[in-house]
Amino acid sequence: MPKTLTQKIIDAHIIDKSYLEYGIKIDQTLTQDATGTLVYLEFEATGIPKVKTEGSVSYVDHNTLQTGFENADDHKFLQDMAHKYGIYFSRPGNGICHQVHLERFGIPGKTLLGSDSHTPTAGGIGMLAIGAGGIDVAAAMAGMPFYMPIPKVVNIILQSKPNNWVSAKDIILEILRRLSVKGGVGKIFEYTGNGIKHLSVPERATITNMGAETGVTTSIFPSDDITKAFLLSQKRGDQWKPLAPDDNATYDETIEIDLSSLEPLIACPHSPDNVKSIKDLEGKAVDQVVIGSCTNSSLKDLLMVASVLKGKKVHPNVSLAISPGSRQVLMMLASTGALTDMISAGARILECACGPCIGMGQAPRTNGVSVRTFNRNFKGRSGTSAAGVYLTSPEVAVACAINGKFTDPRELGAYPKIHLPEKFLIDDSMIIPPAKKGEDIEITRGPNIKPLPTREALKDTIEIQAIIKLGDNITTDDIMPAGAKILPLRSNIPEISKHVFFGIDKNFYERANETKSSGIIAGENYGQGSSREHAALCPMYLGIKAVLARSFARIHRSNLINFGIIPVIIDKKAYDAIQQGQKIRIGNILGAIAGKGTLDVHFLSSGEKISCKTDLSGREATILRAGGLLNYIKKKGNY
Ligand code: MIC
Ligand code: SF4
Repeated sequence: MPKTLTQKIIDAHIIDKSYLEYGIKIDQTLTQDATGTLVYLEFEATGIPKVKTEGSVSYVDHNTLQTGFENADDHKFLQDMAHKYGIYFSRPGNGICHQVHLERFGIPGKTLLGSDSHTPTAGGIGMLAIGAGGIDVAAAMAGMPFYMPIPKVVNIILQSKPNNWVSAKDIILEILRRLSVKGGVGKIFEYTGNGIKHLSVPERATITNMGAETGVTTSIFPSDDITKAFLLSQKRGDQWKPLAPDDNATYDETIEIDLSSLEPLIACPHSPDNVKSIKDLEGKAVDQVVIGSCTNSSLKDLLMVASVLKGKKVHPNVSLAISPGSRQVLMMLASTGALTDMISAGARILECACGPCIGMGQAPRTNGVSVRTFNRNFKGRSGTSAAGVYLTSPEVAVACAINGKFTDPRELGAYPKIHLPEKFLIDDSMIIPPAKKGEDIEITRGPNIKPLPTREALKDTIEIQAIIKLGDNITTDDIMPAGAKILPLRSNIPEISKHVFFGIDKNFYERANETKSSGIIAGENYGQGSSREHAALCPMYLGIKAVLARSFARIHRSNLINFGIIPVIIDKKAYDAIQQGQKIRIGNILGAIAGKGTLDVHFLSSGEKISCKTDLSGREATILRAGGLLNYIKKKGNY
């Protein structure tokens, strides 16, 4: 039977299969610092002396604004851990994990698991690359399979050629416009069609990167001559192999996009799927433009930006900031003179890191309008909740920076001619290989690094209070905000827990602390967005025992289970019936998660009783029963 590319890679990695899940072997892992400290504490707790993957990399790219000792302490801890346990360490300044991984580590046909939701970026090079909670990545480093719900495979057929000034970002914005932020849940997007030959690897990676915003498990492009040329330019031609779906492979769904019909698009505040044509916004004033992030910071993107800026000046009312995706990109911008063109136009050049994308500096002014080439524009993520953040291509962004208002880049005239070199500048001196004898390495732990809390084994009946009731599409940024003040506390669960739901409900922490045993009520797609396990671990620490939601985003659902919180699925009627403050008893938990009957949900104040379900696999039920994955791993004792 003809196979999709996804199926071929899964089949080559399958270890375990049930009717709900695939368990696959993970070849490579990546972590970044904001999730990585927990990953390595979790890995350490397994007691395994060395990672069992083919290659694991620890990047420092998120918490690089060192306003206190915390981030620098974390960097040292991460470096020691990497050295000891057989992991490559990409130093702060070397670039954003996804961009560097594409350049230096990604291999077509391999599997990659990363503790960051944009890990699918490597799908641009033909990897099956999946974002997950940190503890799932720790387990993969320990040699355990990674489990994912059996996905539907969607064929996205890209036809024909995009017009000048229309780029990869417009393709993924068009997909978001059509499918919404929950349209990809439970699916893998596989790209084919004659249009893909017009997309280089970093452009493909823009699409697979921001596919994460649809909730998809991952996205993948075939590995073809374009992939080969990219690997050759990185002096890794020997790692190339051709990969494609079989002719006549059958897909669960098909979506066709005529690239020649696309126009420049922009996602308006406060959701990546609030997509409009740039034409609809033309003329509105812009205060800030930021170009960078793991979505759009490749050499091609930035050479285009530089060549538009050459000889021009940034509009006096606009602050333009540019953060190259990697040190390789920055060095090549410098060596070609493009960096000088940017600086001379008035751009503020930032470190090669996530920076403003995660609220690490460059917060816009109150009520400001910020145009960014990023992938997320959730309210408040920029550091200014009163600002409006718009997501768009580098082409639109640079046009706005010059004109000081929303501008269709097609007005700028001829599209610049970009010459990408055949050979890129290779200098891996900021990537430290692991020590030969890890057992001798001592780990330095700063005072901000606190031990991991764990939960007791699951009980059959719990009594909780519904301490917050939320709507649809609640993000993990809503649950556990990021930004320059809070991110440095990522290794300190007691401290960072004080900020849970802070942007939505300032008294949440106090209430949770008083209540001790509580639950969260939510609508559809609860926990969309980032992979941060803090959005589950901190609520667990604050006594949250269950989340009752209409539906869950994939990574967050796993994180809840991994930290012993029951994900309960409720229907519209139950959602409407539950009020904040209500006391609820949930019975038959152990039976229901084992597939015997339903959960008995009893509203204690009104006396009403309803039945609710969980949709756990047998493996997930075992983890939940143990009180979380760490307890489960420790109990199991072998890997
Ligand atoms: C994000 O883009 O939201 C982050 C910050 O990269 C997160 C990870 C984190 O919260 O540390 C992600 O995408 O998973
Ligand atoms: Fe970093 Fe932003 Fe990419 Fe997340 S989305 S990895 S914060 S650049």
